[in-house]
Amino acid sequence: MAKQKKLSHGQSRRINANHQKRLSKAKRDSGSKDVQWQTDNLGQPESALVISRFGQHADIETVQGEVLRCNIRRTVKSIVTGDEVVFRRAKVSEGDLAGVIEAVEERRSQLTRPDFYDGVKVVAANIDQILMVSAVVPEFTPQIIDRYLVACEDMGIPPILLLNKVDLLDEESREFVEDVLDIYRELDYQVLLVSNETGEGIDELKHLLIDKNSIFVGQSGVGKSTLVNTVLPDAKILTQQVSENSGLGQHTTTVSRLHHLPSGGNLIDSPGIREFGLWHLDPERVTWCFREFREYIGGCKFRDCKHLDDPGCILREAVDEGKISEMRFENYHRILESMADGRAGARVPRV
Ligand SMILES: Nc1nc2c(ncn2[C@@H]2O[C@H](COP(=O)(O)OP(=O)(O)OP(=O)(O)O)[C@@H](O)[C@H]2O)c(=O)[nH]1
Ligand SMILES: [Mg+2]
Ligand SMILES: [Zn+2]
Repeated sequence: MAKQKKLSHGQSRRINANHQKRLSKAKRDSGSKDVQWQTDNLGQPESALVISRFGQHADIETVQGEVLRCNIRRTVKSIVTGDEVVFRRAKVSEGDLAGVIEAVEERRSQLTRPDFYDGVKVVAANIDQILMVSAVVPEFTPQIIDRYLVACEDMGIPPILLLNKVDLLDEESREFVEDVLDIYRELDYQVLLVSNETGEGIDELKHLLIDKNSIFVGQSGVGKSTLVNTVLPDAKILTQQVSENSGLGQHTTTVSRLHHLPSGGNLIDSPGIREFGLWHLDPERVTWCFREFREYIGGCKFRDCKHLDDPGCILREAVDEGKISEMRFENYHRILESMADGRAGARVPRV
């Protein structure tokens, strides 16, 4: 389980205030949509898988393979894509609602990220591996990769680094990118270069997905949905042109959605996020989340070593001796700095 830092007074106050605002908005909005199911209109409890969640509704897939839209009992706290649920089918449906979800099975794993409204928010459930998609356009950014890796290490879900759009690399930039990716390969992270244009890496990608529950995460416009369409041509998900001005995508995908793979397993496409906020972690946890730092933890001369210019810092020594990558060490300090001045939280997007 993720070790979570207590929120500061200010953070809790902000979260509570935002939460109250959202609750009252939800109450206003739901007035007309609130369905009061009559017990004699509901069948026996059945199992289903959540394909997608929208507000108080969710699309679920039954054991028979039908996809039904249901509403969610207010007693059910959290439902996300990938959840296994118990629902009851209505004999007479209410508009497009075919039944009601009454309970959620215990999750094997959950993908979470901090959110200014809800504290730590669950994004998807029962995930075996996170495919962190980044792209060489608008730029190749190991800083963001390291932030994602910290989040994955904290959640205890294995990550795979997917670098997309490699068709756009010339020989020189490809060499640079490969050198940087070697740092991650040496740390035993799985790395794959892919392109929807040339098909490079797609067979390997398909192989990695077999019989697993996988999710694509990454910034908007890196090509997550395009990759789903390449792996699963029948999915026909909407994708968008990268904006000519900023080079950034435009948040084409708005809700997470689960797709079945013909080879077995499921693939979830998720909306783009700028980065995973890390402000819910304490600095010691961030240090632990850099996996190559772990063996050195506790070895510095001073217990409260900041691993900067502190005398007797064995992390710094390991960097000087080439045992830890300088780039990773710099990114580690950037993360800590952004947490100290509040930027780590301020950059949590409200997708
Ligand atoms: N050159 C090149 N362009 C690609 C590749 N993959 C995707 N694109 C383009 O990148 C743009 C964004 O792709 P999307 O799949 O919509 O990106 P996304 O990550 O799903 O974005 P959000 O849904 O907003 O999070 C589209 O114009 C794609 O055509 C690739 O391998 N090479
Ligand atoms: Mg998308
Ligand atoms: Zn130190």
